[in-house]
Amino acid sequence: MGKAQSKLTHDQLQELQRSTYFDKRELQQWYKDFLRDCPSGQLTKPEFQKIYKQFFPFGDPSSFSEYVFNVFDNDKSGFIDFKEFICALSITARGSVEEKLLWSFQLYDLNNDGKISYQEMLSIVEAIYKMVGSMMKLPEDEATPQKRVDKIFRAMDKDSDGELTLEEFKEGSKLDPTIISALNIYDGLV
Ligand SMILES: [Ca+2]
Repeated sequence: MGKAQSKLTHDQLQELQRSTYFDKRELQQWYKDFLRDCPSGQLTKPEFQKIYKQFFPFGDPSSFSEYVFNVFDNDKSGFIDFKEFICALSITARGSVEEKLLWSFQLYDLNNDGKISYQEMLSIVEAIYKMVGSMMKLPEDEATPQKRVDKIFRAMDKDSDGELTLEEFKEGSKLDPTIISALNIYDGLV
């Protein structure tokens, strides 16, 4: 695994300008930063987890960052390349509400079957609590991951079949924006 090219080519830049919300200057800067953290140009899971650890030094972000890694790694190659990184960042930082919801849905839908089961939601919420739990003041009905997921399902699972469809998820997230806002560690940086 050698070193990646030091600059984006003209064609790459044009393509990324089309597929993200970043302009040329921002793309060049992000590429520089990306290579500084990851000289090979291929971000591995442990490297990705290390980045999260910097943001949550008092929690344990290992499971949550693993779930996020799997969504970033669009082609499931086991690495996040710059294109995957910047496209995910573009959506989570600047995407429309619709795009952010779709992205979050993918995060929660661990087995990719188009529905979020109670267990899938619980896995993600447990991972979030492990990461930030001790830093948040939680209301009584969200004191444990289970209580929080019960509450989410009571609000979102309209037909009470124990699974959330994309439609139910979208509708419900309008009522509870924290469902998607918890995702973006780069908030405020971009
Ligand atoms: Ca990949």
